[in-house]
Amino acid sequence: MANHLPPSDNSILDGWVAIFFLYEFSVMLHEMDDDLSVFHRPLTELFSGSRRGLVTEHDQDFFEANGYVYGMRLLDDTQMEVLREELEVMMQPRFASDLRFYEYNSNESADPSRRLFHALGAWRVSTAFHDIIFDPSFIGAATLLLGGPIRLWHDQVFVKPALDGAVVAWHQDYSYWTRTKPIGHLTCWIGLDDSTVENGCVHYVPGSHHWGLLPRTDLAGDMDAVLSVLTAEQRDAFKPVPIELKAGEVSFHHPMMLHGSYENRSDRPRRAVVINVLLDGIESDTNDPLLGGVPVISRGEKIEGRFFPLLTETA
Ligand SMILES: O=C(O)CCC(=O)C(=O)O
Repeated sequence: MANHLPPSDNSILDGWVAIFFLYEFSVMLHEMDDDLSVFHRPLTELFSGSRRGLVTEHDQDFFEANGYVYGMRLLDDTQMEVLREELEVMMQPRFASDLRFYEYNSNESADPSRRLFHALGAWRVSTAFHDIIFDPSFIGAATLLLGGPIRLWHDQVFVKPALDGAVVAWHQDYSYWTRTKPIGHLTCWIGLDDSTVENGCVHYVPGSHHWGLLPRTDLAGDMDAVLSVLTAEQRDAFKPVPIELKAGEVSFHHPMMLHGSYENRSDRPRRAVVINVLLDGIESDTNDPLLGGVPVISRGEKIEGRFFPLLTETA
């Protein structure tokens, strides 16, 4: 029998609650639609050029001995232009609360008078940042240097604006990644501007990848904080070299390489995309999410799945 009684207060409330949850659900579906991590292949032709060999056997030997190689040209002018445009969009304040980013720091600098934009997860948000992950020349070089099939770990974007760009203090990448093991990681740093001593290029400490794991000191604070944790021998061997690169060129470094970059006081910005990869087979060593907002991969389980695509040169 039909109920002709007016709805009770409770059923009105239930209706609003249902509408609220439907709305939230549709927002969530919409956001998932826009999450490019579901695509494990390039979405455009921008980076689909044929593979160019970026690293030689000599580079591989140099990498073994010194912990880095640099100066190979990866990007052409069009690719850089598109990346710079998409970067400008992603730096707009509305992205600060976008949950597709694993981390988003509009200004990570500990010094309030200086600026360092630093975000992880742009590959999920923006087409060119997604597609660069699948660049066959990058994948070929990283596969050679790591000696086997690779997966995306995560990406990073670093921006040091002109005049008041901040430091990235001396650190080893693996000191931030001990929740993954064993070590089998690699970092590729890709310049979107010419990077020079004046605008805060990266510096490496050759050979420091053999020093073992150092305690972690603040990434965006005191540049030289790490010196206090070095042994006397390491302090003697601490001889950083500037890695000056033309826009579009790359460097690769070992996860234990001690590196950092000084302030940008020049009148030019210093922007970079960084791609961090790991060997297929590296495992989680935590029961917490490996990256912000990503489902847990239990300790001892292989790192794989939607957020850690296998990168093959034919993707
Ligand atoms: O861009 C920078 O100055 C720092 C880059 C960095 O720390 C990295 O690539 O691991």
